[in-house]
Amino acid sequence: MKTIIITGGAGFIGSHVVRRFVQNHPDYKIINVDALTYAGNLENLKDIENEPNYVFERADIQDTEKINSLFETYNVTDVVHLAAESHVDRSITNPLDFVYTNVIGTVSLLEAAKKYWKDDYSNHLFYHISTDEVYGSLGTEGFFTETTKYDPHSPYSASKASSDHFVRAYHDTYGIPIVVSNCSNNYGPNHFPEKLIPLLINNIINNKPLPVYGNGMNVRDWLYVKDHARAIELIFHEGNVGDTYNIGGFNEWANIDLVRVLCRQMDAKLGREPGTNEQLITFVKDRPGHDARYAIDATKLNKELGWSPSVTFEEGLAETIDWYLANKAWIEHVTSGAYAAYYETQYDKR
Ligand code: NAD
Ligand code: TDX
Repeated sequence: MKTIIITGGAGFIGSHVVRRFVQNHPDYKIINVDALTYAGNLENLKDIENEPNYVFERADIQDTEKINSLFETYNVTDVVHLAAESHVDRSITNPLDFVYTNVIGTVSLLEAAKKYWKDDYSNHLFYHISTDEVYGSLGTEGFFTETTKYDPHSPYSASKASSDHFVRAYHDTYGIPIVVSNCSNNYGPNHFPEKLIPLLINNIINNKPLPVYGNGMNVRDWLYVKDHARAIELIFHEGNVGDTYNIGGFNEWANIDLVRVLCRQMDAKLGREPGTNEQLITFVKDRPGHDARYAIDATKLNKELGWSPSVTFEEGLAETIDWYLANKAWIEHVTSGAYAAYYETQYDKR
C-alpha cells in the first residue's frame, strides 16, 4: 500500500501520470497536489475524479505548512514531483516565478520528505520529473546522455537545473531516496496552447497566423505524452534509487519541418485544399537565448528497464489533432480571459 503525492497533477503531463497511477494501481492512494495556476485544469481529470483511490488537494508547493500537513494527514510514502512553471517564454518575462515554484517549491517538498520519512528512508521515494533543457544546446551532432554536463540557458532551464541539483543534494547529504528523469519535449492531449504544437493546432483551426521563431531551424525532440507517463510509471517502480534516466524517442524535428507536417495533416483533417494552412506560417522575432538543438539518448532507459515509445510521431500527432478537434470547449476554456491577454503580449510583434 502506497500513498503517493503527485504534484502538478492538474497540468499537461501530470494529468496523464495521475490517470495512469489511479487506473493501474487501485491499491495505491493518489493525492494530486496542485495550486491550479493558469496551467492547471481539473477538467483534465474529469474521467477519474470519482475514483476511490484519488484525492485532489489544492496547495502551493511553496507553502511548507500546508505540505507538512498533507504529509501528516495522509502518511505520504512517495512523491512524484511534476509541479512547475513550465513555459520558457514566460520565464523570460517573469524569472522570479520560476525560482519560487521550481526551486523553492521543490526544496519545500524535499524538506517535508526529510522530516516525515527520517525514521526509515527505505520504503520511500522522491521522484523528480525534469527536462532535457538543463543540458543546454547541441550542435548538429551528438545527444544528451545522463552524464552530459548541465549548461542551462533560459531562466526556466536554470530553475529546473537548480531543482535537480537540490534533489540530488538531499540524496547525497541526507540519504533521501530519489530518482530523477530528464525528458524531451512532450506533445499530446491537454497540452496548454502556449506551447508550439497545441498553439499551431489552435491557430490553424481559427485561421490565425502560425508564429515561427527566427528561421525555424531550431530542433526539438518530440515524445508523445502518454509514452512519457508510461516511462514515469516504470521508473517509479523499477528505477535505481539515486539514478538519473533520460527519456526520449529519437524523434528530432526542425521547427519549420514540424509546422509544415502539421499544416498538411490538418489540411486533410479540415477538408482544406493542400497548401492552405502553410499560408498561415509567419516568421517572427526569435526567442532570446533560443537553444539550437535538443536530442535525448534514451539508451539507458531502454537497456535497463526495457522502455521504448509505443506510438510513432505520425500516430501521436494524428491522435493529438483529433483530440483538439473533439475538445473545442476545453480550448475555449483555457484560452479565454488571462491567457488571451498573455497571447496578445507575446505575438503583437507580427
Ligand atoms: P504544465 O505547466 O502543463 O503544468 C504544471 C502544473 O503545475 C499545473 O497544473 C500548475 O497548476 C501546477 N503548479 C504550478 N506552480 C505550482 C505551485 N507553486 N504549487 C503547486 N502546483 C503548481 O507543465 P507540464 O508541461 O505538464 O510539465 C510538468 C513537469 O514536467 C514540469 O516539471 C516540467 O518541467 C517537466 N517537463 C515538461 C516537458 C514538456 O515538454 N512539457 C518536458 C520535460 C519535462
Ligand atoms: O509560437 C512559438 N513559435 C515557435 O517557433 C512557440 C511557442 C515556440 N516556438 C519554438 C520554440 C522552440 O524551439 O518551438 C520550439 C518549441 O517551443 P515550446 O513549445 O515553447 O517548447 P520548448 O521551449 O522547447 O520547451 C518545452 O520542452 C521542454 C516545454 O515547454 C518545457 O516545459 C520542457 O521542459
